[in-house]
Amino acid sequence: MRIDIVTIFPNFFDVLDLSLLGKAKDAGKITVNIHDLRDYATDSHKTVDDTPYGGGPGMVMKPDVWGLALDAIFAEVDLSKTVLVIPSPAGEVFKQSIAAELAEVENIIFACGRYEGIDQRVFDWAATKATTRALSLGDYVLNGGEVAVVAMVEAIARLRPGFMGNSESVAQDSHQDALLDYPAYTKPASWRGFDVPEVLLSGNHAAIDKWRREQQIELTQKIRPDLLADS
Ligand code: 6GU
Repeated sequence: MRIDIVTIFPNFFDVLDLSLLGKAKDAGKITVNIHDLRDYATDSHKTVDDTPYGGGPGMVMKPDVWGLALDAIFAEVDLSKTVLVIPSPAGEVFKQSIAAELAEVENIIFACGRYEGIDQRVFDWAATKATTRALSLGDYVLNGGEVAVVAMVEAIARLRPGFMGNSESVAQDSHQDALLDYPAYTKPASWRGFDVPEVLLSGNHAAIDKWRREQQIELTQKIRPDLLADS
């Protein structure tokens, strides 16, 4: 899988070199290319934004600069196997099922814009070249798409075969089956007056499975009833 990220904050993505994702990159399972949008600016000030037509607050990112950045990446990939993701609070909410879909894609390009946005024509033009998806992390506003893209890349990358040490733990994750995870415990069996639930010490695997399932349903009903309504 090849991932390209276009941003005005390339250093933001240093975090992707850490932990599990760093391992997948090192093993060649995932190639991540970070592109500095300013490299595609054409004036000496490296301008990437301008005032909005029609007035209003904030600045809008220039279509000409974005066009050159995307031209360069588009030239290197098979566009029939490419999805362009536009992180935006106005997008479809990113969830596990979308992560699973994107984990099957050969090339993903993330176009990180500032909150006020990228000139709309960039998306309209890009949509004639590749599949495009506007995706939001959730119902709150961030300053730009970078934080959202780190989250999305991690959620997608860990679904790639061989990425996690234990592929069973992916299958058992919260949200994989639209239920929250059951609570986990390890030794000691008693800690600061709090005891591990008796059933987990019983060695009765059928009883343990049943208890865990009940916990999942109870927790989901209490904290995320919307997930039960969805399924
Ligand atoms: Cl993807 N971008 C911004 N700017 N804000 C967000 C978001 C994305 N997702 C939730 N809030």
